[in-house]
Amino acid sequence: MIGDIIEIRAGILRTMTTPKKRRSWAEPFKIKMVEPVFMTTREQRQKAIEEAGFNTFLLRSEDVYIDLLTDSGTSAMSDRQWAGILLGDEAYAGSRNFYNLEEAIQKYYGYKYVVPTHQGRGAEHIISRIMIKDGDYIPGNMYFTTTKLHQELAGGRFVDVIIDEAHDPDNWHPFKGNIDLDKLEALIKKVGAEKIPYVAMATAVNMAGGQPISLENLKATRELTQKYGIPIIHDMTRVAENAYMIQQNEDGYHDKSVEEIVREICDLTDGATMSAKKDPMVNIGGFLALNDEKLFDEARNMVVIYEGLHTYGGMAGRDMEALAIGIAESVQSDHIRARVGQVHYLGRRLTEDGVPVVQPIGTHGVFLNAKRFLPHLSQDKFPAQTLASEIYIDSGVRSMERGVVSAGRDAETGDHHYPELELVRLTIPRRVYTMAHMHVVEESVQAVYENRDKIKGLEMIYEPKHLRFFQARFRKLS
Ligand code: PM9
Repeated sequence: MIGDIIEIRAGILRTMTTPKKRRSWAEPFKIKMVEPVFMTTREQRQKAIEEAGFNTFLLRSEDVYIDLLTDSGTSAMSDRQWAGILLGDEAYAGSRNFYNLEEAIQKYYGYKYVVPTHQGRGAEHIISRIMIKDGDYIPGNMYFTTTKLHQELAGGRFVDVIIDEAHDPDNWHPFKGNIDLDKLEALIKKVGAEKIPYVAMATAVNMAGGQPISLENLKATRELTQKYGIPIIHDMTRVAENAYMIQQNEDGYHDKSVEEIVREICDLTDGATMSAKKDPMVNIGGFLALNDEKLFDEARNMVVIYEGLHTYGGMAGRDMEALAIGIAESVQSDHIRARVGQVHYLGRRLTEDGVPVVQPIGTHGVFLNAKRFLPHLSQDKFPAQTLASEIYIDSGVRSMERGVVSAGRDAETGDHHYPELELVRLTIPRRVYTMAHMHVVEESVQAVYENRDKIKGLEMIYEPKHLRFFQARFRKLS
């Protein structure tokens, strides 16, 4: 069994790095502490998901066997990060951990000024409040739920300028996170550069399936936006994972380190929002990073209203220390290869099983194509929401809907958005699960796929006003 796994893993490595001779590799860590997980019965899971209104966000984690809801705040910290927790300087002002964090951000990402926040959306709130005016347009390479909401709450309107290939789950474009320069320039010409406070550029585009942007495209975007004097604000939540894909697949970058590529990406942008719960593997934290002193001054003033003093911004000193260490670990080549390698391992196996998944496999999860998985369900019957609950009932594996529920409603018409991508995300936390867990996930998805014809859809019976996917409730259609 183990030999088998290693051989297949080596196969992944071969396709991704093309070495001449096969050499097996394994996770670059050994396990020092374990947390037990418990299997439930099918009857227990049936009851639990009904009580949760068929929304995997509303399940209790003790009812979950393998938790692939998200990679956000769920990764395993290293012994060095835990040691950092003990070095917390919990002074209200001027904590030494803040200065360590600032230094790590300046060193690895190159941004000059740092405003810590409790997590990514705290940074999104501040940047939206200080840069967006009523009636502005914010072009971006596909929406992200919290990002778009903060843009709208600040009076702006998000405009999707990602390449068309990103909306096609079967298109094998290696950089589906790329910005369509024609779409971007057409928007600038239509509404005027003064109505565009910034371009929101994400690395490893989450809603597209964890799809990377290429450096070639980012450089061209930079050239275009500079022509019009428009800054780029980078959602750098998974920048190291994007950098790894550039190293593997973009000409001219095979010999560069992930650390160097991360820096090159950041240097092409004017500022960034970071949910540090992903790439840098902390359980909580985030920041806004900027190069413009005036903007920084405004952000630093605003953070004290909504998050906390500008030297902690909602984080404890110990969390800032763990984050500073996690940033350095996130760009280490053996770490990132194993992290993305595990996601690709599951993705390849499901692809070989004939299960419809978004191609190419992204960086932080495997995204099931619910439209092709359950072709008999229209989007009004919430196929991805249905599929996520069926996988949970089958095995206790928890996943997340990324389709019509996540897309929400049109702010003007009140109608559902019907996104092209109706997906279920099997998100892999970093350094948490073994390859054996991946096999259990694969077999569960296979089992549900074999019985897909029997699956009926869902009806929404409760819908909160904002970010409905977190708290909406559903009933099974008979
Ligand atoms: N992402 C995820 O599971 C957690 C919540 S689901 C809304 O993928 C990007 C690209 C994210 C992200 C969170 C945030 C917000 C911003 N940008 O959750 O506030 O993937 O730390 O970050 C989640 P916070």
